[in-house]
Parts: sequence; structure tokens; C-alpha cells
Amino acid sequence: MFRRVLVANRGEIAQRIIRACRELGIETVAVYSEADADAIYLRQADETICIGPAASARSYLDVPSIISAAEIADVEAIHPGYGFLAENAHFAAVCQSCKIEFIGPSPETIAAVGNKAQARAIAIAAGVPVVPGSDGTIPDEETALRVAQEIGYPVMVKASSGGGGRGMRIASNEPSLLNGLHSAKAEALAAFGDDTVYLEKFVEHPRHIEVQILGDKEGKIVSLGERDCSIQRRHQKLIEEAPSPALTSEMRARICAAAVKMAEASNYHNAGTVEFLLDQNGDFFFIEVNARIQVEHTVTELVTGIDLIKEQLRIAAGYPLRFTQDEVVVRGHAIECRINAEDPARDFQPSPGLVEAFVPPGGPGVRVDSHCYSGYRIPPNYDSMIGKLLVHRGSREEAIRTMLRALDEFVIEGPKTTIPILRDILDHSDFKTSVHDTGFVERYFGAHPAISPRELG
Ligand code: MV4
Repeated sequence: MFRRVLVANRGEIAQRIIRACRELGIETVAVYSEADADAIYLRQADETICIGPAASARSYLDVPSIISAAEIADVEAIHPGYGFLAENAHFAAVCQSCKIEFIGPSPETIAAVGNKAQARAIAIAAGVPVVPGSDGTIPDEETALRVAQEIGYPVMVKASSGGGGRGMRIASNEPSLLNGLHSAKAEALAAFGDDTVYLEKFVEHPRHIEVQILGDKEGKIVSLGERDCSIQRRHQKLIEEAPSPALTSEMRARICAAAVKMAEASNYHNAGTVEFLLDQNGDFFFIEVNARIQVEHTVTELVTGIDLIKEQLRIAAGYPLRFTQDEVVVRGHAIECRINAEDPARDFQPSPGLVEAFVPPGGPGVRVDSHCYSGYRIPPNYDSMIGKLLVHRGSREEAIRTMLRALDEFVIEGPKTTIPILRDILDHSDFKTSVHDTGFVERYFGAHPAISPRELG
């Protein structure tokens, strides 16, 4: 096992990785920007190194700064967490050339699945179901019109290098397709320096189902079941749960087998997620691979009892998987709520600043992963997540009850938080009966019902 690991991240995930390392007897080196000098994870690490100013581009995203810190601290491996450099194939390749183990898939796999048109091509070749659409990228208007004619409108234009909803356009007729083609290409070129796009049939009212996989360096891959992430707003997930209430056990077996097939076809090792859309007929379609540990990995940890960060470290160190597919058992039901320092009454504007009081809930079935504390000042420079509240119970109904209880217990004074809207969603009959889809939050909570127009000013 590694003797010493550098954590190339901040906040709750830096803390989460440090915790796993400590339990495995691995020394940790934490890096931080000038804005994070009072972060709690710095007290939990064995060594800390300042890597630059507040701006991410000059600290957490700066490859030379992080590699220099790794060399100075003499680490054997780097854990990138999520966001920042986690899916940067160039960074993974630089680590490799510096003889530092990158805790994630190979640079080749990151590059291959990071290109969504290429990931789609891999899925098609492997026999994994994809949304009807173009075979590869769309070279010209004539091809776009022909493919759309074949699959039928509405269609979606998607940027090969897209993500988080950027470079995506819906078109319901020929003029809007040509328009969407050009605007998606322009947006993608500006954002990613790559204007290639592909076409898919637009799946209406889908659920977002993602399968957690783990693969070792010997090529053995297992699935750890799925997560349902349909409760999101503008491509930011608010609530995740496992297992998905929208799947039968027969559908679950097929979607998990498809995810394993996709991972095998991508020569995947370490932790990854294979994303699918589930349509209203119960058919599922591959859309993307996330080549990193995700924020919501924790719900899978609760239902499987497997510590995903420890498994990532073991896999990167070259150990084979310690369990077989048959040994993975999903028990009970887990729900995660992302608590963000945002103001739901003001269109979810970030609400950073001093946390005057922070008293997390506890008791049976509750887990809080947060780097926040009373007196902490949330810097305005990074994402607004201040913690993840999770529950694990025997059934979905019990999990919802426990989550509502824990949200009520949670004391956060100072910044505005998403706690009130999370409560409203969990209390909504469509969520309770799980008939919701990815459009639920925008449809019902576009304007927060608890806020009167007077309060909005
Ligand atoms: C789609 C889709 C409908 N049809 N593809 C959104 C971001 C990216 N991960 C893929 N996304 C979508 N792709 C087809 N062919 C609808 C979405 C989508 C979505 C997907 C998952 C979760 C939330 C979403 C919200 C809006 C749109």
C-alpha cells in the first residue's frame, strides 16, 4: 500500500479522502489555496502545502503547482477527488511521467470516455443500448437533417466535449435543428475548443440512473448497484438515492450488466460511474461515463457497506478486487441531500460568508459528510456545497422520515441554505410515490412556494 498520498482537492471530499487514508495507515499531504487557510481538512492531514491564490486556475487547477507539491512532499500517489483535475487526462499523464500514481483510471481511458461521441461509439460497439442517434459526429447540415429525419423529432444536439448541460440543444423541426447545430457548435468551441457534435433522439421526462462500478488493474469489474439522481436543478443534483425506486430487480440486473460491459469495453480501472437515461416505457439508454469518484458515492457506500475511497486506494496500489459480484449486496435504502450555501428565494444565488452556528443532526441512520464548523467562513471562490446529509434505513419510506427529521434538526446560522427546499421536495407526494422525473424541481419549485412575493422584494 502507499506510504504517503497527496490530496489534490478541498472541502468535504479532501476530508473524506484523508479519513480513508488514516484508516489505512497512509500519511496524507493536503494542499490549499490562500482562501482555504482555515479549512478543517488541513488539521486532519499530516502535512499541508499552500499551492497558490484563491482562484482555482492558479491553485487547485494548476498542474505545475500540484506536481511541485507532490515532488516536495515525496508522495507516491495523488487522489484528485471530484471536479478540478479529476477527469483531466493530461494531468493523469503528467502524474504517470513523474512516477506518481494517479488514483483513477488510465489517461487513455479518461480521454476516451471524456469524449462523449467516442464513449457513445464504444457503447455501440460493445452492444450497450444507446439513445437512437448519429453513428459518430455530425460532419455537416445534410447529415444532421438526414439523421433527424430517420430517428424523428424532437432531437438533441450534443457537444462531444460537453458536460453539465453545456453545448446541448433541443430541436423539434428542421429550422430549429440547423439553428441548434450552429449555436451548439459555437458554444462548444468557445467552452471546450472542440466544436464536434452528435445527435440523439430527445428522451422526454427521463429518470437519471447511474451505476457505480469498480474495476481493478487485472481487468476485473463489478457493479455496486445504481443511484437515482433525478432530483436535480439546472444540472446540479439536489437529492440522490439508492436503490432506484423506478427499477424492478430484472431491470436492475440488465442496467448493471450494461454498465459492467461499458466499463470492460473502456479498459476501465478504479471507481467510475456509467450514466443512463430511463424513459417512461422503462427502457434505458447509456449517455455518459464519469471517470471519477462522485459527490454521491456515499449513498452507494451506505447500501453496500463498501468504503469506495479505500477501494480506490487499494486498486491504484495494484491490489485485485477483494470481492466478487455475488458478494455485493444492496441492503435497505439510502438518501443523500446536498446542503448548499445558496438562497432558494433568490434563484439559488450563492450565500457564502460566516457560519455563525453549525450543529449537524445525528442519531440512528444518519451520516453527515461536511467540512463546515461554527465560526467557519465559506469562501466565495468555490462551489457552494457545505455538506452532505445522508440517511440509511430499512425502507424508502423510513429513509424519507429520517431525512425529514434530520433536516429539521440541522442548525446552520449565517448563510442561507437549501434545507427548506430539500424539505419541501421530500414532503411532496410525487417524490414520495416516486413518479417524478428530471424535470420535477423546475416544474414544481421554479419559484419556491414557501417564499412570498413580498419577501422576494
Ligand atoms: C439527454 C436528455 C434527453 N434526451 N439526452 C443532461 C446533461 C447530460 N448529462 C445529458 N443530459 C440529458 N441528455 C437525450 N437524448 C436529457 C438530459 C437532461 C438531464 C439528464 C439527466 C439528469 C438531468 C437532466 C436534466 C435535463 C436534461
